Amino acid sequence: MKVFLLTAAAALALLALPALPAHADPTQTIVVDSTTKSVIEGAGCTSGNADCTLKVHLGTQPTGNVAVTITASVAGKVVWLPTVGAFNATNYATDKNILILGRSDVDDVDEDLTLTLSTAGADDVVVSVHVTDDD
Ligand SMILES: [Ca+2]
Ligand SMILES: [Ca+2]
Repeated sequence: MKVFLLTAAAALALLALPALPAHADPTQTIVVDSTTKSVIEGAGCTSGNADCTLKVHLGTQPTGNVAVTITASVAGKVVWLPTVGAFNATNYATDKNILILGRSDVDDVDEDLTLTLSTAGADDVVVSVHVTDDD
């Protein structure tokens, strides 16, 4: 028969470990106009077209330059311009227009992917993108 001993200190240590979110104490937030976008393969995007224009700004005034990076869950299906959202203490609250463009591919299947926006001190924001195929 095996006996497992758990000291009071060890038990308390186990109880004192809460599940931490990605950022336990976010100091920044990434604000987008919508977490769902829809683009058409090869069709381009006119700035201001809400379907393909992702508006991004920061929720808190930073002390210096802040880069919001954007990564796609699937490579090669969309491009976005500009590739990085650049903010500073002056422009942080002003929407930047990120144009999402569907790239031409050889298949005739629609694609669904996500763009993940990240910056230090903020929880990631995930935007779902549907690409309508034109073939
Ligand atoms: Ca295609
Ligand atoms: Ca396709």
